[in-house]
Amino acid sequence: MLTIYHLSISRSERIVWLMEELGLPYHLETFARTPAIFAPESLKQVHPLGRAPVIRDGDVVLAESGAIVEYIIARHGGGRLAVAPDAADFPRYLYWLHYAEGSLMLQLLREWTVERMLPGADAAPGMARLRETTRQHLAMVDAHLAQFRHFAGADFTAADVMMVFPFTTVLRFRTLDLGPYPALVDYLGRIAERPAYRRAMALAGPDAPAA
Ligand SMILES: N[C@@H](CCC(=O)N[C@@H](CS)C(=O)NCC(=O)O)C(=O)O
Repeated sequence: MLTIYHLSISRSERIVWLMEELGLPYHLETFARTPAIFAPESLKQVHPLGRAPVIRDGDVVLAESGAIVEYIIARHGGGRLAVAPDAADFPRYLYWLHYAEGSLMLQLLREWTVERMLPGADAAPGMARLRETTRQHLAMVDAHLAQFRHFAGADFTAADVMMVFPFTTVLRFRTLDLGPYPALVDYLGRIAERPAYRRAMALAGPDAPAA
């Protein structure tokens, strides 16, 4: 059975959520964060970077949430929650699936890192631009969700599985005012009602019991 190595309050909630949406069996192994909020050293025994998520599936050990999502859908999900290449939603599906880590998380973490490492960061050169870039990202996401019910289009897909964490669990670490983005807030409310999401968050969400 596929094992999910989950770090508490982390991106690995995505994989638990995906498995719940697909109705696939899995074994969940949870690691608690250290007091300094890092992953414990023991996670390096699973993967050299010691970050989450990681999965083990037979001989396969795979890290990187986007890669894991694509792997599970292709190998175990029969293509469910993906979009076929000839479908109209395909380019949007690909874009948001990759944008989640490739651009959005990068931006949110860059801003948060500067805030944490540089007291009085708002006076630092470049900080205003960093903050404005985050607002551009949020405005783009909001405008998209004002037009489409889900990230790829009308239907819920794995792109949604990738795109929710930056606006939910990430807020346990850094502030992000979502007030000016009503379509995004409405979308997150609808996601929170999904039975599979609720099950996943009970097991691996930010309020789930630690290891
Ligand atoms: N892009 C990677 C990021 C992996 C990552 O940085 N995971 C965080 C958890 S959200 C982590 O393991 N942090 C532990 C640490 O910083 O010590 C992915 O999507 O899987």
